[in-house]
Amino acid sequence: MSAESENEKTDPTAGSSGESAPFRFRPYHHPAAGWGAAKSVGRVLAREGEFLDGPRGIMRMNHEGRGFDCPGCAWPDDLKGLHLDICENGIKHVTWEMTHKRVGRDFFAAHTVGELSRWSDAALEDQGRLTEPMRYDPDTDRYVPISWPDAFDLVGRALRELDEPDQAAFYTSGRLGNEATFLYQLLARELGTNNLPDCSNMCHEASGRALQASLGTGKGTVDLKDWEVTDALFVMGVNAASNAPRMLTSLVEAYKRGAQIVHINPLIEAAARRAIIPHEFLAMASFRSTPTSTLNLQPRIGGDMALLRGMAKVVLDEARTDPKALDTEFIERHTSGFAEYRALCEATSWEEIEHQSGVARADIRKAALVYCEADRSIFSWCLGVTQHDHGVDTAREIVNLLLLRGNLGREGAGPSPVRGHSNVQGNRTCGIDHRPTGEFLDRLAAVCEIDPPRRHGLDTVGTIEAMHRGDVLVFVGMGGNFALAAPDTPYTFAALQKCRLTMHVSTKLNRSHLVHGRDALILPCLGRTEKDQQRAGVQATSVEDSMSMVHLSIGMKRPASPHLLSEPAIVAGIARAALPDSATPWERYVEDYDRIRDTMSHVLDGFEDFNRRVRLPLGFRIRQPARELVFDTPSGRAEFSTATLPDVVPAEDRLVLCTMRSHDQWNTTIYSDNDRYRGVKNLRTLIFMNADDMRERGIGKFDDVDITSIARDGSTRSLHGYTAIPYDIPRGSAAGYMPEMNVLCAIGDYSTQSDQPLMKNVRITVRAAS
Ligand SMILES: Nc1nc2c(c(=O)[nH]1)N[C@H]1C(S)=C(S)[C@@H](COP(=O)(O)OP(=O)(O)OC[C@H]3O[C@@H](n4cnc5c(=O)[nH]c(N)nc54)[C@H](O)[C@@H]3O)O[C@H]1N2
Ligand SMILES: Nc1nc2c(c(=O)[nH]1)N[C@H]1C(S)=C(S)[C@@H](COP(=O)(O)OP(=O)(O)OC[C@H]3O[C@@H](n4cnc5c(=O)[nH]c(N)nc54)[C@H](O)[C@@H]3O)O[C@H]1N2
Ligand SMILES: [Mo]
Repeated sequence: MSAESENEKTDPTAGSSGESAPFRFRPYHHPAAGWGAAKSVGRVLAREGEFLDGPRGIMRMNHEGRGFDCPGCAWPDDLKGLHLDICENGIKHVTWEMTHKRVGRDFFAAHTVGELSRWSDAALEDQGRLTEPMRYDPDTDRYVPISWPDAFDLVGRALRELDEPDQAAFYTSGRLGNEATFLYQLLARELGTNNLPDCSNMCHEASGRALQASLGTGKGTVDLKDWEVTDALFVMGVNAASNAPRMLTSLVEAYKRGAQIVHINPLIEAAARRAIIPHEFLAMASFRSTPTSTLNLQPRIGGDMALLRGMAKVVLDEARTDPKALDTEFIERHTSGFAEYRALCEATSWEEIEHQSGVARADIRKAALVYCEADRSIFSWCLGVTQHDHGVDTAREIVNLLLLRGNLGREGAGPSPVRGHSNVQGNRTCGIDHRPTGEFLDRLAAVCEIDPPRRHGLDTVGTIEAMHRGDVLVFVGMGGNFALAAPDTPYTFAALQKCRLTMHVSTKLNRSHLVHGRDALILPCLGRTEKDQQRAGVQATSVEDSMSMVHLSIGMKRPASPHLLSEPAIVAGIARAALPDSATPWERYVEDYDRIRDTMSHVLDGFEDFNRRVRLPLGFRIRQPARELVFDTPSGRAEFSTATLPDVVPAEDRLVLCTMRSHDQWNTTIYSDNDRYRGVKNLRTLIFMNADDMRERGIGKFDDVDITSIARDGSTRSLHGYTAIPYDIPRGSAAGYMPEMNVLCAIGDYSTQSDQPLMKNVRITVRAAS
């Protein structure tokens, strides 16, 4: 057992590695993945005591036909069925779920909620898997066992007793399989609400809205085959080596075949340097790494849109002398709004572009020439682009740039957002949407014979505000850790505590269980690695990856406890209790998920013949109309957008803070206090700053600092005793870790375009600790 987990055991209130472990910072110079990753995997397997089951589980992960889908990120599976297409963080994720540790009734009897509230988040999750339903008992301040029927009865009654269905909200974290997702949204809509907040409201809402407006589809249009043949990859605002590690394989392969790879990120992340891919045994044995970048640009936080505008300006300039710089035929046949966009680019001065992006014109030109010289280009992006006020405009600017050179609807070209949770894209496809389209509701009404509500529901921020006002009284969390993932931690806590009932379907104990309403339930469910036995046999569920591939996932491990239910069974149990007169065949659906899929095939666009096609090797790809140059937009064409550049430059004494993940965490789950690729050991309460910004403030290396955020409404929020680390980051920009820093994200600071909280755009002042 490692020193780290010993510390967790001895002091559950300490950080994940215990406060005694010494902090160390040493800039990281090794390639991404490779032996560092292999070593880390070994440590994780040892810690969880999973030397046997762990490797066996891993060998079955992401295997076409007979395995389970990695519950980690949404990067697609290798098309060749590569048997070792796995990554360090996927392995951590799987072993996290497969742990032998259990948190049963004895544990809850031994600890009050008040006591557990003082434990660290890492210590809570480290207790292991939940084993049976629990209900909060206010008399003893403890969770006590409750039977499944009584638990369902309690939720059912709470939902039936509401004055109106909009007093309930149904949250989803993006891990839920498609079948459970479909039942879950059906439950909400049959009850009569579209209050379906999800993690996507904090994640890729901006991408979905941008792509919908520009191209008439909420998703990217490229797949892994396109990544394999493209000439130029532009990777924006993603820490791929940590958060989508399998992208490294694509980057290494792209580099080897001579493709250009441009990274656009205020930080030069590990994936923007070199990598060794673990399944390349020769490279591993000889320590031979491959570059994964040909150019790195470091805009200021929020400066991407100006940078992209600059690139477009260069393309338009080049077109004066090079007729091939623009794809005029494509522009004329398939787009609208080009003339206005060109005029806007011409009217935007280089001075403004350089000031707003923080990148010199000559460097922007370099990236633009890579783009002009490439026959086929892909733009890929994640939260660095989306979690901003102007996230939608920036994602649309990416599309503008693609349209200029006809990089759409052909092999090796197009937009490729990197989604987060393994099935977050599938959740939206299958109906988790607080703003459903009329067409979707019409089909749902016709096929399921219900009368779904037409008014829009609440998203994540809207739900928190409504709970705070007392307008939402029942909160149902289907996975995730809402209390910590959401912005403005104390405000969110208070909102949850005002509820009549908070209820979470979870695999592990987390903060959201402790920040509860008057009544509270924890309902434990099967994990994706576990065998889901129902009346018709072992069931599989389907998931959709970042590139719209839908395939089956089958768990084979013995469930962590005999009392666990599957997520579809839990949804059905709640539905039966809340909707006693429902004509929906809830039990029949749970007996055999093929029946859910049959219904889904009639409701969901692109799911025709679902049961057959999902069983094909590698599954099937949902048709992408924009890929075929069919655009469901008002003009019937791809639409250029013409947004003016936002002012993203902070006032003199302020910095812009982005809150992000370390290498050793999964959103709110912290595996350790290390961030290997950024050179950090044993510390999470840190802030990465530009050395000149530190000097200007009289802050020395590793000094303690106080951080104060200033919200748009002028209110302030503070964190104390953070360690300042000088880092290669543009002036005026700073970075630190979520979820600790969510305290600084004001609830009212969300994008007017996407309603996403501004998690990468927190205005702060930093001072040496007083
Ligand atoms: N191991 C692991 N994998 C994960 C997750 C995890 O927690 N752990 N989470 C999953 C989820 S839900 C998601 S949504 C994804 C998140 O994947 P990422 O988007 O990689 O998540 P973050 O860690 O928030 O990192 C954001 C990146 O954006 C950069 N950035 C910040 N501000 C800007 C900006 O203004 N412009 C640009 N160009 N870049 C900027 C940061 O430097 C950082 O590299 O990962 C998924 N995969
Ligand atoms: N400041 C800041 N805040 C952020 C972000 C940021 O970049 N900055 N990123 C945002 C983003 S992109 C996202 S997606 C959200 C993430 O928000 P969430 O999805 O709500 O959070 P997670 O940490 O992924 O949830 C972890 C919990 O999920 C439960 N769980 C795990 N597996 C399963 C399962 O199979 N079934 C069920 N029912 N439960 C399971 C476990 O109990 C575990 O404790 O956070 C957001 N918050
Ligand atoms: Mo996410």
